Amino acid sequence: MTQQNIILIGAPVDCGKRRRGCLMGPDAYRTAGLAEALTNLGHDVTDVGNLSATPVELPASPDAKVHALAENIGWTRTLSNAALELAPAGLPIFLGGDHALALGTVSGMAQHAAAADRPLFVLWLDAHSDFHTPVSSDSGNLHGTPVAYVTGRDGFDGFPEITSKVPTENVCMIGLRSVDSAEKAALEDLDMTLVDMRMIDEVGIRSPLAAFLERVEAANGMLHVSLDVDFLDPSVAPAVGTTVPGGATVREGHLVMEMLCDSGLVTSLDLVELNPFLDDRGRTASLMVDLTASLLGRRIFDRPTRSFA
Ligand code: 4U7
Ligand code: MN
Ligand code: MN
Ligand code: MN
Repeated sequence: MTQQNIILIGAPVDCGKRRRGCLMGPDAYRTAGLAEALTNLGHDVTDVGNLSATPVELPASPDAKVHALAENIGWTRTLSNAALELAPAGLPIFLGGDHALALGTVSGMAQHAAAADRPLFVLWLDAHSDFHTPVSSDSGNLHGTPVAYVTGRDGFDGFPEITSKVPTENVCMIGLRSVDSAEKAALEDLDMTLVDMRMIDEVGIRSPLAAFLERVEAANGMLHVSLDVDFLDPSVAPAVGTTVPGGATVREGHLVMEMLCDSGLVTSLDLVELNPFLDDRGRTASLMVDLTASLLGRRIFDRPTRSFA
């Protein structure tokens, strides 16, 4: 693949749920050799270090069911600004951090795309649909809400207003196997592409992804990829709080990344939900690094690039 200017952005967000540990994610990726792996592929890599949440104060509401609302709003501000500022200089990789970081990264990339007069598409690789609002969520954990926020659903009082909505038809979710009933109801009448594990079992992961990539290309879209560790099966990626059995295999993960690489369409990436406190001798961090390397050009054999169709 062509040489890229890759910008690593540490986003140690740990407020999107109650179980702690994702704040160690950025350093786990550094320890697992992410920058070196990408440099070895010929890319120019800059690590801007870790960001921190913009301080936000909210009137106290002791019975609030949403966990750490102010901190989540602060991170959303920080990360949407960071995306907007850094994306013109290269391909940002946001090192999470839990999935609440995508409230900021995706809304920022949507503004970046709008400024370039191009549509933003989002590929959501996750066991979960993350389509709750702060109002519909039973857990009150905002890592389960970013897709609702960036597509402009109501219920995000106090968050920055969404100025560039991601159209729901531009979102493709792959790996689904845990969707709450409120999310299902909200997704029912929408035109999102929802690829659950059964579909992957029946038709494979290649054809639904190829169809989506065709649409991104036809629209001259930018493509943001949000990779949740729990997309993968917990037997190969144990370092995550919200394990759901029956996930993607190592090879399914790599095939997705290799196809994305061949497409040349990816303009930004989130690596989210890695909880190094739960890892087994760093294997999940290393797998996430290897998947990122596949996305950026690592190959088993160097064959001529094939089309993704
Ligand atoms: B993740 C959940 F109830 N839906 O809302 C919720 F199952 O970023 C899980 O995908 C959310 O890991 C998972 O708490 C968020 C739950
Ligand atoms: Mn998620
Ligand atoms: Mn998930
Ligand atoms: Mn999770």
